Amino acid sequence: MAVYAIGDVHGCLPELQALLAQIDFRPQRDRLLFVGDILNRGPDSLGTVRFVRDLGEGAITLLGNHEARAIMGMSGLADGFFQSHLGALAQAPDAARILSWLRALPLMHREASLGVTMVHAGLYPDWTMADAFAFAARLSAVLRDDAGLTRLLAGFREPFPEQEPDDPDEMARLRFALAVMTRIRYCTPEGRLVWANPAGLAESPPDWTPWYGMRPLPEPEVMVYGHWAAAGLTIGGGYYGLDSGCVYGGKLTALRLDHPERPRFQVPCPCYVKPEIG
Ligand SMILES: [Mn+2]
Repeated sequence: MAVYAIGDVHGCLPELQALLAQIDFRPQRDRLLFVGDILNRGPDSLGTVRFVRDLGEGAITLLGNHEARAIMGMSGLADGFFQSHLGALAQAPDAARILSWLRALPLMHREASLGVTMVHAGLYPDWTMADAFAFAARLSAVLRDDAGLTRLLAGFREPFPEQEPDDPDEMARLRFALAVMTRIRYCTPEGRLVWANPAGLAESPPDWTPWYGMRPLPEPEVMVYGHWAAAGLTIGGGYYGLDSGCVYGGKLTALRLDHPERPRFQVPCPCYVKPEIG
């Protein structure tokens, strides 16, 4: 048995299948942990969602910002926000089943025997791990509930707060947690989150800190995340950033978690889209 974390697929289904062939993935034997953003931007969101969904219990997929976007669009909560790449999802004969599947995706995953925690983008500097899992569990409950989903996502849009809101409305706190877990990148020296997406680490102000720089991990804990394509494959301090920009002509990455050296496997990808905000 092998356990692999897989970076942001973004609808690049042939590349995902090539990567799984490279690692000789066997659904009856191995497990896959997707960091989220399996859909949008790339050419085959519908095929990728069906492929990953049909892996059943052999795969766990985290909710990324693009899954959140798809849920909003398919639930009628994203006027003028719904991207054309996702239209195929809404028009599919199994659209209702896909939406249910997306709403059930977890925000975080813990692989306790391996000391591995996963989240799509990252965690707020002030949160303990218990805080983060409590937010993740509450968000999952709300996303599965029709009234909760509407209350949560109807108001989910930028600008997001730069610091955790001290708001009596639980939905405001949950929206912030959802934004953090699916979109966080940088913090300023004053502890404010930067929601803009600079082109790359080299072009950001030198005093900005990536979120993981604010959260030293006790050894031998490991955190795996995705989302930050501009940073590319980023490894250090127990953190593994796996978005190696497949949809931008980079690579799709698998990280074997149950091996002491945590070997990486990659396939090159054609450039489907230009980098852009978001
Ligand atoms: Mn993302």
